[in-house]
Amino acid sequence: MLTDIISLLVQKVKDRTARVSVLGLGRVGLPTALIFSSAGFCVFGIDTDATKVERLSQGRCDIQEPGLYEILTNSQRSHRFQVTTRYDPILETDFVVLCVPTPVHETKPNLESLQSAMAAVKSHAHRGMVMVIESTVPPSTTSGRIVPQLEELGFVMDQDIFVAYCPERLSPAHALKEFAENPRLVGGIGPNSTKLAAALLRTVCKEVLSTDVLTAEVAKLAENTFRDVNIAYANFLALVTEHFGGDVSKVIAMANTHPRVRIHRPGVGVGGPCLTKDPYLLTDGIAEELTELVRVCRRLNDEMPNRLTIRLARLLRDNGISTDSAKIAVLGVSYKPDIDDTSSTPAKQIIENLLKLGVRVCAYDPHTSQTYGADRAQSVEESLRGADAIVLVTAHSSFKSISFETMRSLAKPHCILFDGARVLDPSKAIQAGMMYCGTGFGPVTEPRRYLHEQEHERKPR
Ligand code: SAJ
Repeated sequence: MLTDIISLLVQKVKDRTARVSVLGLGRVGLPTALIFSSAGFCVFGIDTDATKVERLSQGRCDIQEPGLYEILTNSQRSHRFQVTTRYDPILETDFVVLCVPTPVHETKPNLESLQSAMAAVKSHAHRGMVMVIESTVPPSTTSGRIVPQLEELGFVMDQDIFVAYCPERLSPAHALKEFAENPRLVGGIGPNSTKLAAALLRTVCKEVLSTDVLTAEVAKLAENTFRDVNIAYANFLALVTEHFGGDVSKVIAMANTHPRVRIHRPGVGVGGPCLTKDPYLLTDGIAEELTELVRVCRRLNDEMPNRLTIRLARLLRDNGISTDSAKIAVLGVSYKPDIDDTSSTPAKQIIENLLKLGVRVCAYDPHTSQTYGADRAQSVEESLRGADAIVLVTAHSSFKSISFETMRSLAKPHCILFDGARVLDPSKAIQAGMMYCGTGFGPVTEPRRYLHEQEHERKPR
């Protein structure tokens, strides 16, 4: 009886005898698997990458995520986490969590990994199985692609087999905390699917919000697209202030004092595995004229690295610095602060553009050794030494504490400081005698007058 299956599964979740298989052990799947195993479930981690599985089985973890290594060690010690390249564990698991990547190829979704995982799930599907989909997917994927494949096998949805879309909302470097603390959306293909997936997630998430499957799919894409569009707007404001000669950070700070305005930060462009592709997943299959808004924003964000290099090349030229002999220090290569991930990082385009200009690029990033063809400095000092220009690409915490005096003493006397991430204080840099320029700022042609104006603004009236 249906009620028996559901009560049994709910009971198994309560007493932690439910078994969980997690497909895809990447930056989402591995934390997911380990969190469930820490909560007391027996978890099978399944990945097609034999090397990754081998390393994980030896207790080695390639994902830099605070606390992850510790729970991997504990889970393996307690024998509640096993890794394999085989799909057989699905046969004996109650919950199958899908965490495989869904990249885009030239703006079109590539669902090959999702399809392969589904083929494996299909050949091991059984009555009473609950599928929880975490991978980000184009709208309608669950009902249009996943459900029909299970129905083909003769299963009745929401009665024999249960399917729910439950998107992840983890920010790298905060995965464990955010998994527990961020509200979790659960959209089942029917009430039983929602109830069962929510029961599992409630064991590890503080707040679970039930909705329908399409709403959960679109909401996930809407969050990341909103962020991308908002950042594009901030970057657009940076271009406006560059044109008129203002300071975009001041403009946004002032605009954000309005109680209904929250503009994001401008910068060197948008990177990472999510914001760069989710707008394309959201608009997949939609009439072109309706997708214009998000495509324009995507393009604007993608063009930021090129705009930066064009401005920097002009600055070098205007200051009589020949690109043939110039050395440029690039600080930060990862796509965002304090992580090692370089996926779709704007730094790649910036470095490649600079190398094409013929300058010597010396990159330093305390979190990654990737340099995209630039020389790799072993320390921030080494990258700054003798530099004609310093480009701050990624606002790693350690970069914010480099003093302008250190920069001045190590770099060439005429050195240009280009604050792409806009995290440094222009007044302090100019006061220290640096030629400061940045996204949505400068160059300042009359430093004395600028400093005088800033001083005047700061004084309480
Ligand atoms: N960025 C800006 N300005 C800002 C904020 C970010 O230029 O004001 C840039 C960053 O430097 C970076 C890029 O945007 O290059 C993306 O960074 P992010 O922190 O916005 O996003 P991700 O890709 O690390 O994580 C996002 C998060 N989504 C939202 O905040 C809405 C995360 O919660 C999701 O779980 C993740 O995508 C995902 O996996 O979908």
